[in-house]
Amino acid sequence: MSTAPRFNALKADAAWQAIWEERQTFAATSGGAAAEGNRPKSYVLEMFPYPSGRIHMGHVRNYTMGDVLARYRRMTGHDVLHPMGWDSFGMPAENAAMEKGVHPGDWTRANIANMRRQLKQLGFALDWSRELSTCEPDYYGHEQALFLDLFAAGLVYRRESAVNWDPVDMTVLANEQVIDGRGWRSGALVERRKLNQWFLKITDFAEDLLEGLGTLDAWPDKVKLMQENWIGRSQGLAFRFALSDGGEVEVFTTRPDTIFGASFVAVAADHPIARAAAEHNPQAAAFIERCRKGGTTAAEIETQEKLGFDTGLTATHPFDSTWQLPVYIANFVLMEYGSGAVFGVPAHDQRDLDFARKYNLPVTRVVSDGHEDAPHFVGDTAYTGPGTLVNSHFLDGMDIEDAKRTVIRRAEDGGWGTGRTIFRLRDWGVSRQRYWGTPIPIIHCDACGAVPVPRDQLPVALPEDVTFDVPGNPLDRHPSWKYVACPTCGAEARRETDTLDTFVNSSWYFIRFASQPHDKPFDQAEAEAWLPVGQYIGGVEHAILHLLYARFWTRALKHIGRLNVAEPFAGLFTQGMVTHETYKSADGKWLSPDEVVPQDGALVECDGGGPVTIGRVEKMSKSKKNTVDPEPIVAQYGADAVRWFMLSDSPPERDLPWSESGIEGSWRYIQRLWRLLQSESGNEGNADGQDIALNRKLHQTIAGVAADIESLGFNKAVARLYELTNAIDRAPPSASRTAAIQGLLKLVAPMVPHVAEEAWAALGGEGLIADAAWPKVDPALLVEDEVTIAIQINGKLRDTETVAKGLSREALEAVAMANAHVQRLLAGATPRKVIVVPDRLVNLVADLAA
Ligand code: ANZ
Ligand code: ZN
Repeated sequence: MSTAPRFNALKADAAWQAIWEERQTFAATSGGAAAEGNRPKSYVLEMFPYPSGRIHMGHVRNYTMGDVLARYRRMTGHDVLHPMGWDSFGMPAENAAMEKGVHPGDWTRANIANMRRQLKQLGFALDWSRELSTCEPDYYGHEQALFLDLFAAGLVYRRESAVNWDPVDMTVLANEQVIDGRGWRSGALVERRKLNQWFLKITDFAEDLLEGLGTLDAWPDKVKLMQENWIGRSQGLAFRFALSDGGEVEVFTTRPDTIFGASFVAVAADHPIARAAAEHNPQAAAFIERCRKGGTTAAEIETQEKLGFDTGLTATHPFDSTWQLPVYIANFVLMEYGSGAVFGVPAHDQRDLDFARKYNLPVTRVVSDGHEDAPHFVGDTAYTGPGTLVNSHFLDGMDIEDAKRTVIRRAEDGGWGTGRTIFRLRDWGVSRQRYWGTPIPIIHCDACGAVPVPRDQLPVALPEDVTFDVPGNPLDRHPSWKYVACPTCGAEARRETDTLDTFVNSSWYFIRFASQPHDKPFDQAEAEAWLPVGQYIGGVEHAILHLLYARFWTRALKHIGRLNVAEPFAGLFTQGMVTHETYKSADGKWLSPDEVVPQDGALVECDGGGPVTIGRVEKMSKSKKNTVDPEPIVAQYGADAVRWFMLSDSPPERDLPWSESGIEGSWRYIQRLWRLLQSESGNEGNADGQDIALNRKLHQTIAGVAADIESLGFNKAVARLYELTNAIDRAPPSASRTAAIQGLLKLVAPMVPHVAEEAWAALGGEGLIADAAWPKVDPALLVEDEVTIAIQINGKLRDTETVAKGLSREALEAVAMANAHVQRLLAGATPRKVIVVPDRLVNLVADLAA
């Protein structure tokens, strides 16, 4: 039983946090061109939080991982940039304003203050001097300047585009606010409406964004695949059908090989041909109207029932002038993809097959899998696999790729079509009809058009006096804000009242972290000194949009000569979720972990003692009430125990189940570290002499933990540190033991920095352990001292023996001869010859009795 005093985490946490803050321990250097010293730069970044009000366990896990890497990098001699800020524009603040009557700015800033305090309690090694918040004019004003730079470079434009319109709330909805085709707040059926909206030309970079993925070796493959699919490069043929009214329609296909299986042509509801049909045909107009109902997402369009309207027009098959195909308006054809028109091949495309079965159109097989080649196609599942062309005249017998090439060549030779690469990626619509976002710095003048706000008038600040009592955009209905003179001609003009998508805010914040001049968004040399971010860590939910937009923004800035960086994030890591069991009461209500207690081997409700059913372990979420608030846990166990638990047990990319026993185990480990230290102070004086095994264990652990942290394998590092702790615990006092304890403290310091500092100070260590150098590995001690040698008789393996490394030939021969198997097999015979390969094998050549 130890009499050593316990480690008082609460006291130590606060004390060390105050010291780090006062000494600015974690401030990065300016990063200017002639940066201080020759320390290599290391930029470690976790995705910055939305200030929802409180830190959750997902944040704690994310930021702990980044923190360990950042602290480790400092100890290995890097100049580290590890900043923190707030992604503070967006809808929740406006919802709070509508629900609670609080101003979005007040709500947001109060949340930030609280979350900053909570983050500080966890002792993260952050450079708080670079803290930024996207909702402040000193951030979004610079964003407006960059927007105008892109505008001047032709990378910003305005056009009409479809939005989700809530006819009751009279407001535009984001896709995620449309639930089952209805407005999330009003419940009204959402309509598609046309509005003038601002776009960023991300499609100019589609090819490059795709190619660039090939350079991102330190990104997860699954994220690269998601980006690749989102960009969606398709190679195919664009060609024109002649129409019965003398006109033409251009279609795009990725399957020109299937041209002889065509049974109809279909155009989008917004296609000019559809609009022309609507002009003289009320039924066509009604059909188009019907297509407008429902959301604008591709997924929604994909799952809708396939509907069509026969225009009465026909299209002539390109290879057979006597073959006429009916032309439909169809709800599954998107105006924004390809040319907004397709030819349908029901046998080999599921949507086309659904459509053909509904409208009784011919279904002809043109690709055979080798089993079936009759033209008549049966069943309701299209065949999309590989095969040989059939029922296709000059294509018969070719494989699909050959047939594609042949048709494209004929189309190009005949002058009616061209091979083309198209992308699924659309230009990025950045207009939001909301208050709590970056105002788009444009003034609309009847005479001059869209005029940029002059630079000396930036930032265009949000007005403070706004109301949220009625639906719609508060900027638009503000009594005076939007009325200004045209900067060009002086006539009465209006400000743009749309604000920028919050993804714009997060598309360049990592650049602003690296360089924060007052008078411009960033200094190029200083930003380039830090970028790209070496290690970026965040949730996989941002695998597509955020990362793609940031990659685009970086390219756009390069394009206009402002930042010579190819990719913003060299390394990416997506961490798993923190999960917890779910609980339900007898009447089916979710219960939080605080509302249940164990009783007689089961769980019951604290309140009333009713029975509780234990549900699945799921991602912590407010809706299932299975969250554990980090703050009381930190108050109870200290920051280090929480940090240690976040790193132990689960590989970082996997889910981490939160458990009471897990956090208690972590707390006990912190106490154990502390006791090791106490045991050391009692042993001073008689602690000399070497313990080779412990030295070896220490150095193997130094090398192993370093490799684990570099590869973000934190749970493996933790396992190694437990082993070393056990070895120290078992070892008698010696100089080696003292060295091992000092080494251990440095190795755990990035993970549990408070107890490490406290122990370091108690041991009389110099300065802060945060500033200490990572221990050097003695390579000689990494080498194993034992080897396993093969024992052979006449070249055949009979056994193995583990022996000390470097044994002499004679000694090895003796080991082999003493082996029990060998003695039995030789049965007294003496080997004719003995072959010894030191540290590898002994081969005894002998004449054995038959
Ligand atoms: C004929 C065909 C035959 C097609 C066949 C597919 C299979 P990806 O690969 O995703 O690029 N398509 C073209 N434009 C469209 C639009 N605006 N709206 C809806 N569908 C459109 O898809 C390309 C295929 O999607 C094209 O190839 C076209 O149908 C359809 F056995 O043409 B295909
Ligand atoms: Zn004007």
